[in-house]
Amino acid sequence: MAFSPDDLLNAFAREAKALPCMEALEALRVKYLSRKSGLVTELFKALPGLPPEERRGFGARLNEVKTAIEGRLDELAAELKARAEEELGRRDRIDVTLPGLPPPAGMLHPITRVRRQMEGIFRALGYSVEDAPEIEDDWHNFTALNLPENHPARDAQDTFYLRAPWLLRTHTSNVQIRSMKKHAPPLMILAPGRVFRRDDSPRHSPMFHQIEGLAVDRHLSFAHFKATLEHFLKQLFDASVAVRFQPSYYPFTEPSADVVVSCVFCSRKGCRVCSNTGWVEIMGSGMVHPQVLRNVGWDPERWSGFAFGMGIDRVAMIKYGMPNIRLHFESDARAMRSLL
Ligand code: 2U9
Repeated sequence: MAFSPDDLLNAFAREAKALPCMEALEALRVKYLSRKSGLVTELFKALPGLPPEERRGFGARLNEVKTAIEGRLDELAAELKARAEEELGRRDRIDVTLPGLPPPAGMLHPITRVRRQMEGIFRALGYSVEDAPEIEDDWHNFTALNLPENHPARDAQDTFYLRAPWLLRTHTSNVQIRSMKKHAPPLMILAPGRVFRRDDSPRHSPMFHQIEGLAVDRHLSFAHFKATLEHFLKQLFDASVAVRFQPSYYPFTEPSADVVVSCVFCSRKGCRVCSNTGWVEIMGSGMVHPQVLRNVGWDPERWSGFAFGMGIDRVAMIKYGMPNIRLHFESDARAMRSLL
């Protein structure tokens, strides 16, 4: 017999030496062990043609060779699998020395930050923070504040009117009016909240945030008023800001003053934030008008006070140098992050 079971085993051993991958191994398994046309099967087919005395030994040896090939193929499969897994592990290994990716940092909205800072400054002075409904009636929004029936602020061009007597409050002054109606003097309160005006431009939004304050006590004077607001603005911006009170007019205060501070951006040299004037207007204010006290049933001969109001959004724009009020309301995370 020219081709014995051992020749076959040797041939297999040579071929099985350098198997690059599972596919090559499978091809080898088919080549030797395929039931139909494998080399082992072919050799079994030669069995009937052998002389009877050789047949038994040949058959027995061929069975051993077949088992040996099967065993070796299983071994090789296990080796290839282990090698592939090791390779995968090497490629996917995590390098713990690499710097991590920073998680995107969140921040409070600038309006929230500024409001909380303002509340903190006044709470430290003994003020309490109050609120009232955004939908208000004509009396609490206008009449009680000494705005006559024909006052331009009542114009439907400026105010969102609902079914009479309801409207969207145009300032948070309804908070003070409702607090005064509910409590007896003295009173020191802060009134932050949303307000609504029919106004829409880069510097005005139909909804914005205001914070107002009111102090009423015996003998409160213009000196208390000035000292309080100066203290507040130096805390809010910087101890170095210059504060000026300019004569103004509001129906609910007399005398009234608009408060301006030296520009925190350019220290009065002139820039975009202060429109090159060196000063920015921050708030309106004044001594509470006697008629407003009378309207809530308080005696202006016994009680006096001061009040002030400002736009939180506007202060946030000044503090952070924001170009447009709408940046506050567009939920643009990139714009917000630039303020961090
Ligand atoms: C009561 C009495 C007086 C609140 C005041 C201002 C002046 C004021 C505006 C500034 C810009 C609001 O955001 S803004 O449009 N506010 O100028 N507000 S005095 O006076 C009051 C409030 C309530 C009972």
